[in-house]
Amino acid sequence: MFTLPKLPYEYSALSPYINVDIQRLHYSAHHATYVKNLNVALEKNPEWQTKTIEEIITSLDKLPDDIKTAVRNSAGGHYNHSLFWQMMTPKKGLGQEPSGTLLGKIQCSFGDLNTFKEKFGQAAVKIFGSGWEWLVLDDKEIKLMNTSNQDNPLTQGKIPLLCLDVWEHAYYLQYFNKRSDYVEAWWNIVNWDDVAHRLDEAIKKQLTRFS
Ligand code: MN3
Repeated sequence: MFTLPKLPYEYSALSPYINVDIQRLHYSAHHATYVKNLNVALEKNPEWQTKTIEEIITSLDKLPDDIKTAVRNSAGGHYNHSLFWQMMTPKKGLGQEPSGTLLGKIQCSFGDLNTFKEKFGQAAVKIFGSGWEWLVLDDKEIKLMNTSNQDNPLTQGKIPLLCLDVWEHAYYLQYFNKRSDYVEAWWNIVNWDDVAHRLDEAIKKQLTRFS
Protein backbone atom coordinates (compact mmCIF):
# COMPACT_ATOMS: atom_id res chain seq x y z
CA MET A 1 0.00 0.00 0.00
CA PHE A 2 1.31 3.38 -0.97
CA THR A 3 0.46 6.29 1.31
CA LEU A 4 0.32 10.03 0.83
CA PRO A 5 3.55 11.48 2.30
CA LYS A 6 3.16 14.28 4.82
CA LEU A 7 3.44 17.74 3.28
CA PRO A 8 6.64 19.33 4.74
CA TYR A 9 4.83 22.65 5.42
CA GLU A 10 1.36 24.13 5.91
CA TYR A 11 -0.96 24.68 2.93
CA SER A 12 -0.49 28.43 3.33
CA ALA A 13 3.31 28.29 3.66
CA LEU A 14 4.16 28.92 0.00
CA SER A 15 1.91 31.97 -0.23
CA PRO A 16 1.96 34.47 -1.91
CA TYR A 17 3.77 32.51 -4.64
CA ILE A 18 1.41 29.53 -4.47
CA ASN A 19 -1.81 30.33 -2.69
CA VAL A 20 -3.48 28.23 -0.02
CA ASP A 21 -6.36 27.01 -2.23
CA ILE A 22 -4.04 25.68 -4.92
CA GLN A 23 -1.79 23.99 -2.39
CA ARG A 24 -4.67 22.37 -0.49
CA LEU A 25 -6.35 21.02 -3.63
CA HIS A 26 -3.11 20.00 -5.28
CA TYR A 27 -2.04 17.91 -2.30
CA SER A 28 -5.27 16.68 -0.76
CA ALA A 29 -7.20 16.08 -4.00
CA HIS A 30 -4.75 15.61 -6.88
CA HIS A 31 -1.82 13.90 -5.17
CA ALA A 32 -4.11 11.86 -2.91
CA THR A 33 -5.99 10.60 -5.98
CA TYR A 34 -2.78 9.41 -7.66
CA VAL A 35 -1.94 7.40 -4.52
CA LYS A 36 -5.45 5.97 -4.33
CA ASN A 37 -5.49 5.02 -8.02
CA LEU A 38 -2.06 3.42 -7.77
CA ASN A 39 -3.23 1.19 -4.90
CA VAL A 40 -6.38 0.26 -6.82
CA ALA A 41 -4.37 -0.61 -9.93
CA LEU A 42 -2.00 -2.84 -7.94
CA GLU A 43 -4.76 -4.53 -5.90
CA LYS A 44 -4.71 -7.76 -7.90
CA ASN A 45 -0.95 -7.75 -8.46
CA PRO A 46 0.66 -8.48 -5.07
CA GLU A 47 4.14 -8.92 -6.55
CA TRP A 48 4.08 -5.25 -7.56
CA GLN A 49 2.76 -4.00 -4.22
CA THR A 50 6.05 -4.70 -2.44
CA LYS A 51 8.17 -2.74 -4.92
CA THR A 52 9.33 0.79 -4.21
CA ILE A 53 7.89 3.62 -6.26
CA GLU A 54 11.30 4.02 -7.98
CA GLU A 55 11.31 0.32 -8.89
CA ILE A 56 7.86 0.64 -10.43
CA ILE A 57 8.76 3.78 -12.37
CA THR A 58 11.88 2.19 -13.84
CA SER A 59 10.13 -1.02 -14.91
CA LEU A 60 6.86 0.19 -16.42
CA ASP A 61 7.39 -1.97 -19.51
CA LYS A 62 7.23 -5.12 -17.35
CA LEU A 63 3.78 -4.31 -15.94
CA PRO A 64 0.80 -6.45 -16.97
CA ASP A 65 -0.92 -4.86 -19.98
CA ASP A 66 -4.25 -4.33 -18.26
CA ILE A 67 -2.76 -2.04 -15.60
CA LYS A 68 0.15 -0.52 -17.54
CA THR A 69 -1.44 2.84 -18.36
CA ALA A 70 -3.10 3.26 -14.96
CA VAL A 71 0.15 2.52 -13.12
CA ARG A 72 2.24 4.69 -15.42
CA ASN A 73 -0.05 7.65 -14.71
CA SER A 74 -0.68 7.11 -11.01
CA ALA A 75 2.82 5.96 -9.99
CA GLY A 76 4.29 8.88 -11.94
CA GLY A 77 1.79 11.26 -10.35
CA HIS A 78 2.63 10.00 -6.87
CA TYR A 79 6.39 10.12 -7.41
CA ASN A 80 6.46 13.48 -9.20
CA HIS A 81 4.33 15.24 -6.60
CA SER A 82 6.31 13.72 -3.71
CA LEU A 83 9.44 15.26 -5.27
CA PHE A 84 7.74 18.55 -6.07
CA TRP A 85 6.72 19.23 -2.43
CA GLN A 86 10.28 18.62 -1.24
CA MET A 87 11.78 20.85 -3.91
CA MET A 88 9.93 23.86 -2.56
CA THR A 89 10.44 25.66 0.74
CA PRO A 90 8.73 28.54 2.52
CA LYS A 91 11.96 29.35 4.37
CA LYS A 92 13.26 32.40 2.62
CA GLY A 93 16.99 32.82 2.96
CA LEU A 94 17.61 29.14 3.60
CA GLY A 95 19.09 27.43 0.58
CA GLN A 96 17.80 30.16 -1.67
CA GLU A 97 20.75 30.14 -4.04
CA PRO A 98 22.71 27.22 -5.45
CA SER A 99 26.37 26.95 -4.43
CA GLY A 100 29.20 24.42 -4.52
CA THR A 101 28.92 21.43 -6.87
CA LEU A 102 25.42 22.39 -7.99
CA LEU A 103 26.44 25.91 -8.98
CA GLY A 104 29.51 24.49 -10.78
CA LYS A 105 27.33 22.12 -12.80
CA ILE A 106 24.86 24.93 -13.62
CA GLN A 107 27.72 27.15 -14.83
CA CYS A 108 29.16 24.30 -16.85
CA SER A 109 25.86 23.51 -18.63
CA PHE A 110 24.21 26.95 -18.83
CA GLY A 111 26.86 29.61 -18.23
CA ASP A 112 25.31 31.18 -15.13
CA LEU A 113 22.32 30.88 -12.79
CA ASN A 114 20.23 33.54 -14.52
CA THR A 115 20.66 31.93 -17.93
CA PHE A 116 19.67 28.58 -16.42
CA LYS A 117 16.53 30.11 -14.87
CA GLU A 118 15.66 31.79 -18.16
CA LYS A 119 16.07 28.59 -20.20
CA PHE A 120 14.24 26.44 -17.66
CA GLY A 121 11.40 28.98 -17.54
CA GLN A 122 11.11 29.28 -21.31
CA ALA A 123 11.02 25.51 -21.67
CA ALA A 124 8.37 25.21 -18.92
CA VAL A 125 6.16 27.83 -20.58
CA LYS A 126 6.44 26.05 -23.94
CA ILE A 127 5.25 22.63 -22.77
CA PHE A 128 2.08 21.92 -24.71
CA GLY A 129 -0.72 20.59 -22.53
CA SER A 130 -0.02 18.95 -19.18
CA GLY A 131 3.46 18.01 -18.06
CA TRP A 132 6.57 18.77 -16.06
CA GLU A 133 9.80 20.67 -16.62
CA TRP A 134 12.90 19.05 -15.10
CA LEU A 135 16.54 19.60 -14.35
CA VAL A 136 18.15 16.16 -14.50
CA LEU A 137 21.54 14.54 -14.08
CA ASP A 138 22.30 12.64 -17.28
CA ASP A 139 25.55 10.74 -16.81
CA LYS A 140 27.92 13.56 -15.69
CA GLU A 141 25.97 16.48 -17.10
CA ILE A 142 22.94 18.39 -15.86
CA LYS A 143 20.30 19.07 -18.50
CA LEU A 144 16.79 20.38 -19.02
CA MET A 145 14.12 17.90 -19.90
CA ASN A 146 10.34 17.89 -20.09
CA THR A 147 7.82 15.12 -19.74
CA SER A 148 4.16 14.87 -20.68
CA ASN A 149 1.38 14.02 -18.26
CA GLN A 150 2.95 12.22 -15.24
CA ASP A 151 5.96 10.71 -17.01
CA ASN A 152 9.26 10.91 -15.18
CA PRO A 153 12.95 11.18 -16.20
CA LEU A 154 13.78 8.16 -14.05
CA THR A 155 11.98 5.92 -16.56
CA GLN A 156 14.54 7.11 -19.11
CA GLY A 157 17.51 6.56 -16.80
CA LYS A 158 18.00 10.20 -15.83
CA ILE A 159 18.09 11.44 -12.23
CA PRO A 160 15.56 14.16 -11.33
CA LEU A 161 17.13 17.11 -9.50
CA LEU A 162 14.45 19.80 -9.78
CA CYS A 163 10.92 19.72 -11.16
CA LEU A 164 8.09 22.10 -11.91
CA ASP A 165 4.50 21.00 -12.34
CA VAL A 166 2.94 22.91 -15.26
CA TRP A 167 -0.44 21.16 -15.24
CA GLU A 168 -3.12 23.84 -15.09
CA HIS A 169 -4.23 22.55 -11.66
CA ALA A 170 -0.83 23.73 -10.34
CA TYR A 171 -1.45 27.42 -11.10
CA TYR A 172 -4.76 28.23 -12.77
CA LEU A 173 -6.68 29.26 -9.62
CA GLN A 174 -4.11 32.00 -9.00
CA TYR A 175 -2.37 32.77 -12.28
CA PHE A 176 -5.12 31.83 -14.77
CA ASN A 177 -3.62 31.52 -18.26
CA LYS A 178 -0.35 33.27 -17.26
CA ARG A 179 1.90 30.24 -16.85
CA SER A 180 4.99 32.43 -17.21
CA ASP A 181 3.97 34.48 -14.12
CA TYR A 182 3.64 31.25 -12.14
CA VAL A 183 7.12 30.11 -13.25
CA GLU A 184 8.61 33.50 -12.40
CA ALA A 185 7.05 33.49 -8.90
CA TRP A 186 8.05 29.88 -8.28
CA TRP A 187 11.79 30.68 -8.23
CA ASN A 188 11.17 32.40 -4.86
CA ILE A 189 10.30 29.09 -3.22
CA VAL A 190 12.73 26.68 -4.86
CA ASN A 191 14.50 24.61 -2.21
CA TRP A 192 18.07 24.76 -3.52
CA ASP A 193 19.36 22.79 -0.51
CA ASP A 194 17.17 19.89 -1.59
CA VAL A 195 18.36 20.13 -5.21
CA ALA A 196 22.02 20.21 -4.09
CA HIS A 197 21.45 17.23 -1.79
CA ARG A 198 19.83 15.26 -4.61
CA LEU A 199 22.79 16.02 -6.89
CA ASP A 200 25.34 14.96 -4.22
CA GLU A 201 23.49 11.68 -3.60
CA ALA A 202 23.27 10.95 -7.34
CA ILE A 203 27.00 11.59 -7.83
CA LYS A 204 27.83 9.35 -4.83
CA LYS A 205 25.74 6.57 -6.34
CA GLN A 206 27.46 6.95 -9.73
CA LEU A 207 30.89 6.76 -8.06
CA THR A 208 29.95 3.52 -6.27
CA ARG A 209 28.60 2.06 -9.48
CA PHE A 210 31.72 2.82 -11.51
CA SER A 211 34.37 1.99 -8.89
MN1 MN3 B 1 0.10 18.35 -10.14
